[in-house]
Amino acid sequence: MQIKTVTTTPFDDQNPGTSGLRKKVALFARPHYAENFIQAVFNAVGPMQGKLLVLGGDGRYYNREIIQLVLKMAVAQNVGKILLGQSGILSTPATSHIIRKYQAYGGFILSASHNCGGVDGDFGIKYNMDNGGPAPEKVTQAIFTESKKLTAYHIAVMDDVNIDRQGRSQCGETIIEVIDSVRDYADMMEDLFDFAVLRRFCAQGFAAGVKNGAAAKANGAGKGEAAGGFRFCFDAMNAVTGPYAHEIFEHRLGLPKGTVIRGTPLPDFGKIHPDPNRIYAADLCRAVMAPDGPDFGAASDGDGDRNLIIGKGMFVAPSDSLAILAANATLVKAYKTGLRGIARSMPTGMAADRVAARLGLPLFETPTGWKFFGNLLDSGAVTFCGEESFGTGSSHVREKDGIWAVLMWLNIMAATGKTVKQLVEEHWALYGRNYYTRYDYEGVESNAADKIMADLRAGLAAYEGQEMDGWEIVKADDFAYHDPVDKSVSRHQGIRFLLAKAGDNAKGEKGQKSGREAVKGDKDANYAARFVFRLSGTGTQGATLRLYLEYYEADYDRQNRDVQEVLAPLARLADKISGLQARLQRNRPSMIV
Ligand code: G16
Repeated sequence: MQIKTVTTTPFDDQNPGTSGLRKKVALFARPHYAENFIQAVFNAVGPMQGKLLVLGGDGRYYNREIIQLVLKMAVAQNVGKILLGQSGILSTPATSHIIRKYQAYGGFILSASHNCGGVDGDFGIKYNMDNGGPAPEKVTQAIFTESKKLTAYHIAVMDDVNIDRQGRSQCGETIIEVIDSVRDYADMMEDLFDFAVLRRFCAQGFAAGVKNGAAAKANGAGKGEAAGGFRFCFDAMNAVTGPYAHEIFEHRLGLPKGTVIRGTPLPDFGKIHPDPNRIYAADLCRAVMAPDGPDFGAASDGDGDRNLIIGKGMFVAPSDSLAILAANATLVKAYKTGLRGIARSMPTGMAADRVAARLGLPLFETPTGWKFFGNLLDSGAVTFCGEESFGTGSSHVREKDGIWAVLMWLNIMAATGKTVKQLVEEHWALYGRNYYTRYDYEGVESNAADKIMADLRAGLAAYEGQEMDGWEIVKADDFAYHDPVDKSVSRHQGIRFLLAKAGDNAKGEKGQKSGREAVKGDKDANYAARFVFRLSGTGTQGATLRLYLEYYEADYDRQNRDVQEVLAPLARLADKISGLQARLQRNRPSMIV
């Protein structure tokens, strides 16, 4: 096998963001660009001689070309064996599982996640470690350092590999094995959940055979439900989860064909934005809300790690989803004995904190990015993790997992006989409701966004103790994370303002005490409200400034108000403090999630 060494010059923009290197396809397609980054990864994490590597992607435009490139460059590294998803397809959680199951050294995931695909869209490369999780910061920094001093890359001179047919081939010292993209992952789901129970529920719905079924019916469950069947619609958004969802929901759980819509991964995702939120999955949301529509709807994103959960009359905010799954986890086979702890990213709503407090579990608050959960999961400190950005997962893999979250909800409905709406409202009644939303200012000028953050940072101390618009700013800080496992410190992870209602005592304890399941002690979750400013690390154009808003309501009679109305006064205060809209020359966010 001939190995060619190609001279190159470094690019200065190959710093992996929140989740891998994401750029426009056109940038990735520049001569040497992708090669340089892949070589930088090998230099930073290698040597890989004789090792096992996993490779796959979400099927977006350019996936097949970069799969061939990684194969040839891996052969040049004398990698021992590569497990490649058939046709270059592997979801992010499936890749994580395969790395763990076969004890691989690591894996490449070719994806820009929920970002748009197609020739004018985005592409991305992520590297995951031997625990199945995203490379931690020290590794991504090493990759960036390597990328800046690269003078050459190595590539095998060989024909393209047939990636569409399962089987083994040998290239130089490397065995390339094309594997079923779905089987291992679907088998793992059967290990975690009791599929016999789920199958019965899918066949009979709320109508029969489940505990509390009668109560569920009396409360309006199953209105518009077809006789004897649970009606579910899963929107795979023309992205990677299609084959997984067909296999698990329709084949293994016996739901009717057509349960999975947009179930074939397309290179341009059918020109839609494969981001499972109420804006980009609007048709699904409308269908579920219709009286004769499905009982339950769910969607996943480009690479299968995000989830959207919606029941009739109830959209589940991701932060609530984490809390509700944690509160009900023992109903599920894999978590029968309880959870070790819960982790959420700092901007994620604090509903899970109340569950952790009630169950006596540790709660960890990490920076945004799944990579920060890795150490906590590896050390056994936590079992469930979640983020406001539609990500939920558990210790079964080291990535968030869209289909897992859907199965959790199905399982909890099956075990309780309660609808999504009932489960959510009962949760709020017990714990209080954390009203939550996120404003995104997308594609703004990077310097202007940086300056807003810098000015906020510089002024933080002056805000503490001030009263504004009926609120007391009790705490204002620049979030830094001290990893309890490896002791690393990650600074500048978001600027947060924690508020008490003016007139309540300094720690907002009035709000705290009125909660039926009040959290004791000096916890951030005790504050009546908060807002957080943060710059996104996943955008590919200009900067995206995110403003996260949260308000805690313990009063049951006030838990069914309009989220945006409830949070609008906080948004006005955040704007008053930051001057955000005027400085970005925007009069509204690009998107409200
Ligand atoms: C990625 C990360 C998540 C993060 C999200 C948003 O998700 O894996 O941990 O919460 O981006 O990050 P940011 O606010 O920096 O844009 P995904 O699904 O895009 O891989």
